[in-house]
Amino acid sequence: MDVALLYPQIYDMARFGTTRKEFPPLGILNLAAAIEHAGHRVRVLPVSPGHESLDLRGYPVVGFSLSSSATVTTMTTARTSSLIDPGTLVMIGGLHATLYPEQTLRDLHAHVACLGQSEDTIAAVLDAAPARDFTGIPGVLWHDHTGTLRRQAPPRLPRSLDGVPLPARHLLPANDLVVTDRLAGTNLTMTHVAFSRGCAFTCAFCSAGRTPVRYRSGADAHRELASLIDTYGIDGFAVVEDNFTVSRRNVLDIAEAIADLHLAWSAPSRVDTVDPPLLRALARSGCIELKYGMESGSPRILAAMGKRTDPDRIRQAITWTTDAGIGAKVFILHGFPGENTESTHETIRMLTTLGSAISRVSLFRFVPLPGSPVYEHAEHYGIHGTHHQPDWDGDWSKFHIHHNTRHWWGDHTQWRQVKDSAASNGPVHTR
Ligand code: B12
Ligand code: SF4
Repeated sequence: MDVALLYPQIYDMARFGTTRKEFPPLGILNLAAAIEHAGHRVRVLPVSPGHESLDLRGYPVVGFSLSSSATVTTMTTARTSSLIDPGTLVMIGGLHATLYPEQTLRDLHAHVACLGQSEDTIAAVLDAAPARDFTGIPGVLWHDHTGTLRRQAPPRLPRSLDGVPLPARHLLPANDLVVTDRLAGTNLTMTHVAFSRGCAFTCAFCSAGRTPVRYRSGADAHRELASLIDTYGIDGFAVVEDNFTVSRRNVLDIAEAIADLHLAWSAPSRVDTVDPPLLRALARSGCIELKYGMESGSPRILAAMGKRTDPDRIRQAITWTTDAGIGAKVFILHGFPGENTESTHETIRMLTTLGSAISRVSLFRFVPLPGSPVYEHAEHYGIHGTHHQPDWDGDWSKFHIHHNTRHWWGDHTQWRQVKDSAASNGPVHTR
């Protein structure tokens, strides 16, 4: 069977405008690999804003990936403006479809939604495509022949990620995957990889928390990196998952296994999941930068975010990181409900004190991301404009973290403080 998988291609609007393409989602490439393993042919097609109309005639199955809420409008336009045969099975998946499956099924005029990680279920969905009866397949939602909405409980995920097929990178042009401008300020030839999935924490602004944490083994990570060296000649890589350093044991397994490849790499981390021996082991295996969600220098805002860290912990982790010879990049999130001039100054003071101990800073302005605790409990945080609320305007594209100047919470005076302090504090940097 021929399957087309469409994903939203995005450009980094903050620093590079439309001149820099973001990495394609690895999840869609894992899924494509699973489809190939099941004996089907698959094409992975990017959809960019302004170029949504594709000719998809001849594909009996077309899948739309809704990898974030910010890109839903692009994918809905692709669905309505592309040429698709009347008998084609339209399936949807990705984070947005998983968060709001019924509404997304309607908005995309889709036949079946696959919720969550789908490598283990996609073959069964494709087998069921001709009959359109998905009974017995875990994690799917569909309208049966009587028009009744049916839902199957999600699958139990294995503890290890080793069984997940490696991303089918051969389905995309190499220059979408391999670049020289994105590894910790170097010009090394690099690509992106994922060694874990999930995050057990519950930061209030994040929609990736409270998900089962699973890792790949060191041997599996080594296998993928060795093949990336052979195929693309990479000198480095960026780990792009939620939070690489949660499980010390798994992280050490990977770090030790890949050290002999002499690649430079970076990864996202949390300040409370590192210690000096771990950091030294990461440095030995080639880690040149860790990216910490510092978020704020204000203990009050950190507590409101549910970050479970504090300024002392942040300072300590950054010092340890630098001492181990690893760059420490920090992400700042400005404008969380309760932010004011004082808390902004606390953050600026902390960044100033840390000074050259920080390798790079990225400043983001707060957006209530669909699926995050602040979004799902909007009234509690005084947030307006979510799709659960009466003032919903139908615009999913506003949940974009790079072009965002909206008034999300608080009264006019509170908003003025947030806006003025953001405006007076320099440019935005991105990873
Ligand atoms: C790596 C990453 C990126 C990378 C790579 C892009 C990507 N989407 O992977 C970059 C830096 C480019 C990026 C950009 C953005 N990201 Co991002 N990103 C992530 C991150 C950390 C990991 C994604 C991932 O690999 N997940 C693991 C894989 C296995 O899961 P998956 O992608 O969902 O795919 C699986 C299933 O969903 C399913 N599936 C997916 N598609 C389909 C389609 C069909 C037909 C089927 C059947 C199944 C299916 O099968 C896949 C395999 O199991 C997530 C956090 C997270 N945990 O999801 C944030 C996350 C998805 N990003 C987020 C955001 C906001 C963005 C941006 C909008 C930022 C911006 N510019 O404003 C952009 C938009 C990207 C896009 N195209 O949608 C938010 C989304 C929140 C929301 N509710 O919308 C998240 C959740 C982070 C957060 N803190 O909340 N991102
Ligand atoms: S911000 Fe990081 S640590 Fe917090 S829930 Fe999201 S991924 Fe986990």
